[in-house]
Amino acid sequence: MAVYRNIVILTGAGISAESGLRTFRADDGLWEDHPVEEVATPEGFARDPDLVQRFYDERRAQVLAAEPNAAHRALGRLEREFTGELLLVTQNIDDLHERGGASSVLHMHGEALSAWCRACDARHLWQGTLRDGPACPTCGEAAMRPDIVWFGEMPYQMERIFAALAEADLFVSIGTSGAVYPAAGFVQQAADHGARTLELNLERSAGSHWFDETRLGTASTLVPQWVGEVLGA
Ligand code: BJW
Repeated sequence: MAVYRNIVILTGAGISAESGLRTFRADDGLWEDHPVEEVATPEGFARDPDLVQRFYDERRAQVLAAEPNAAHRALGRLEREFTGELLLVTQNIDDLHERGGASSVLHMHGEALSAWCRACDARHLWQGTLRDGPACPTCGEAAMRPDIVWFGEMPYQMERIFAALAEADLFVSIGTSGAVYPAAGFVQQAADHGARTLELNLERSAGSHWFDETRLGTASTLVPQWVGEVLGA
């Protein structure tokens, strides 16, 4: 195995599937029960805020009840033991990477345990519900929404991610379908800058042909194996 000095990892819902959190696009996925345009767009929130707040209140409770699995823990180990540069970017809103031991995680689609006040722009760690319209601890207004990036909104910290992709010598995508941009385009950006690209997934993603290598299997099996290879190299 080659020795890498600069790794960017992108994770998606598949890495948390074995922790009991549903993915989005599977037959039994989240979008089956909740049409995406109703719960994951600013327009859906404007139309029916109570429905959207309930959806994310439930998701928040599920995140709090879930436990990290072997894949999250392996990436925590990688962060601790890898001596090069590492950026862990997740599309997931759960905190299972952090509870699996990773201390520096970039949540490009926001976080379930964060509430964002539309009145004063403050963000607050939030473990309770939002459907009851709690007052913002900073300004007192009842104007808090989930701190989640919906379709049509700009994902967080894109400049930092693009800069890291330009420097990476290895890009690894784990448990994501490649259906949502800009994350789905990261593989091409990394490859254009000369990085090797590796996909770890249960099945081939939409952009699988862009990767130098695809390994198929569960994240809880593939990720610890791959981390062992990197740290042993
Ligand atoms: C396992 C496993 C196991 C299962 N082990 N694997 C036309 C063309 C191109 C783009 C657009 C377009 N029209 C509109 C757009 C842009 C739009 C977009 O991409 N739309 C697509 C539908 C085409 N994107 C946006 O609007 C984004 N913003 C944006 O583009 O801003 C402008 C911009 C310009 C320039 C630069 C940068 C930005 C915002 C996207 C927001 C996405 N939000 C959501 C919901 C919020 C979070 C939440 O509620 O949790 O984020 S959508 C949803 O999809 C969620 C996820 O993070 C995201 C990705 O899903 P993911 O993680 O891939 O899950 P699944 O279910 O799809 O796949 C799971 C995978 O796991 C599968 O592959 C399984 O095989 C695998 N798996 N078990 C390993 N055990």
